[in-house]
Amino acid sequence: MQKKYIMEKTSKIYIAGHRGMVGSAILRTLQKEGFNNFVLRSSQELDLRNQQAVADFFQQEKPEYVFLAAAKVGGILANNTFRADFLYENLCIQNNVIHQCYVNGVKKMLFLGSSCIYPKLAPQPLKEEYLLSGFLESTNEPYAIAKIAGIKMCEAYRTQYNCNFISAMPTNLYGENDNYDLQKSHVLPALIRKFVEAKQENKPFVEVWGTGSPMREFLNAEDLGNACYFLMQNYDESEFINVGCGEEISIKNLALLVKELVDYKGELHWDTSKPDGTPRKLMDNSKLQKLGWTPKITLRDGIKAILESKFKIQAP
Ligand code: GFB
Repeated sequence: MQKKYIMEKTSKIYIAGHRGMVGSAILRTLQKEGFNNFVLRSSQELDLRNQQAVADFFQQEKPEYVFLAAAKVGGILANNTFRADFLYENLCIQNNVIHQCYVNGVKKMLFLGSSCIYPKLAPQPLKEEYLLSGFLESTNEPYAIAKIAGIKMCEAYRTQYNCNFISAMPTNLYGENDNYDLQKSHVLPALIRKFVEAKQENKPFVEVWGTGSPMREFLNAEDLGNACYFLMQNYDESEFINVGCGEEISIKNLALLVKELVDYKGELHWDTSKPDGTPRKLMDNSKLQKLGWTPKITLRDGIKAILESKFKIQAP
């Protein structure tokens, strides 16, 4: 049986990936809550793909609690193009960190995955029990396989070594410290950038990928940071847990929402040579809700906040 632990304000906490969108949101949440004993390393300081470097780091620092938010991530095109890198690098990072958490007696570790672990055509909303019940979406199969391996590692280390390792599966995310590279980013930062630039440069149309029909659910990274803190303090089960907001929107309506908030008057052009990906991936959030956690930031407010802070645009 795993021991239950609750982080104290002075507990030594390692956030792997603290400069990324998710890791930085976890760090902000914990800082606001008064935690003050962090051990942090940028990817330049510690290459998490390097087994020996990770082993040395854990032996030297001996963190008590670990949030594993470091990963190679990207949108549909990056996932589909750099298939080997997404599989290899994510497996390396999570193997090294999860194993060293065990070797060094970390009290509790939270592993972060993704909603792409579910079968492409799974019933909606996606319940945790649907894992491994069907074929994966091909554009992100390598990334999904790595994340499924991470879930299974946490389960196996719990069963064999009694480690208190838990896993959370967030839905599609956006927020502060997102990636705006148009070839590598996810859809929301790409659309925000495309519409802002098209308005500034008086372009007659904005190009949007795919058919616009896929449905996606979007959670603000700030809400996820908050959920990770909540789970670390309150969740000790072997089964991973979904983190979503329960609302979905089509890519077409998402593009129209960004267009409206940016006040862009031109047209939308659909580039159907680009893949649609999974038709739908709406998380079933009921397990987390029963525990008492709900998200706070609506999609509209979240996009408005980004337009204001990053692009200095006041949206209606
Ligand atoms: O966010 P996204 O790249 O990833 O794309 P996924 C979502 C949908 O938006 C797809 C469409 O149907 C895209 O074709 N889309 C429209 C665009 N315009 C654009 C654009 O300019 N850029 C991008 N990127 N998409 C990812 C997975 O899948 O979701 C990862 O590849 C991960 O593994 C992540 O799980 C959460 O939602 O399709």
